[in-house]
Amino acid sequence: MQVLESLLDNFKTELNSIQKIADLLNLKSKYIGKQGPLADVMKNIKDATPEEKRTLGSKANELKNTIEALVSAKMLELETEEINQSLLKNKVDFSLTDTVLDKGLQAAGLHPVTIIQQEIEDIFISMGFEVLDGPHIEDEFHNFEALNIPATHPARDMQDTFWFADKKHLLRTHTSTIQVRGMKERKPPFRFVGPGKVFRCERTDASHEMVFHQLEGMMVGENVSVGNLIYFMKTLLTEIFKKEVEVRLRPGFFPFVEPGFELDIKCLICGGKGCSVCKHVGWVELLPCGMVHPNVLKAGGIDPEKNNGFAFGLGLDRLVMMRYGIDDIRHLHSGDLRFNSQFKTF
Ligand code: FA5
Repeated sequence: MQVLESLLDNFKTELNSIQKIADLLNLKSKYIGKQGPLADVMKNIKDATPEEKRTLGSKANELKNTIEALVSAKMLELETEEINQSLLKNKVDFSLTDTVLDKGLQAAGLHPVTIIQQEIEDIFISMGFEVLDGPHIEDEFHNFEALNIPATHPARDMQDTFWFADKKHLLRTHTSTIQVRGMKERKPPFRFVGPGKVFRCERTDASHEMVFHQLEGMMVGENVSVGNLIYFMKTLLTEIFKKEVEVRLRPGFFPFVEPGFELDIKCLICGGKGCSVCKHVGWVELLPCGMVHPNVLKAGGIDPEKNNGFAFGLGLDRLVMMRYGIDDIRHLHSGDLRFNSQFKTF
């Protein structure tokens, strides 16, 4: 009992002078390890009377728990101290950008698709549009049915689809899914854009990727006209290219618009002479659009007798190509830093 009583005091005195985790572990094993005084007491307990056994046993246990608790508390203290010291030593000074650049490291920059996307969002925000988002994984209703493309409609083949194994879910093939969600959540009049990634199981070439970007736009109200549509499209292109660009409007078929148009831009890579990007026709298909089909308005919970609207689906990657003179869409997702670093940095 005497041994046990002086044990805790001795332990505490030694504990006070401990500075390192390794020393703490040694101290712990010195007092409550297999060769320590507590273990000795427990070994000799067999010679004690039953009464002594009980008091000694419970005292030894209590002591062991107290020592363990003190070790844990000290451990936490030492570990925290160690982390603080290491943080102090390895402090990152974010003001050293120039020094970092001198060493040949590059500052990060935005991807050109992000740059264009943000610019277009700003242009539309300034014209009173909201910016919406939507999920990449969609169901048939949002990608097809609500857009007037029933199961048997041949238009489903216009966009080769990546289906999930359940045959019910898919990777959205266009951002028109955002139209459906946007309509259901608001009452006319409204106008919004919805940018994002889309996925198609297509063969890639200079102007086709399997994962690319679109920016959807929609305006619904009482007297929305083709004139409104053309005005917004022209404003967008002039702002983006900072000059008048030659466009042509031709009829286009999309089940979700009536009438539907294809807005093409004179190829800025070859100036209209013909190249691999414009498939040697001199024009690049950039901006399909049209007046929203009444069935689509109905699926979105909007009365087509009272309201009408326009919608468009801009191909962002191709717009980037035209703006920067990039002759192959595959550069955009190559991950090649020599390509990426040519664009705006922070
Ligand atoms: C659509 O996806 C329609 N949802 C667009 C729309 C919206 C029409 C609203 C009417 C009203 P389309 O499949 O043509 O349409 O694609 C739109 C644009 O995406 C094209 O003009 C093109 O710029 C771009 N695009 C299409 N396929 C690819 C591809 N594989 N790689 C890169 N860009 C592509």
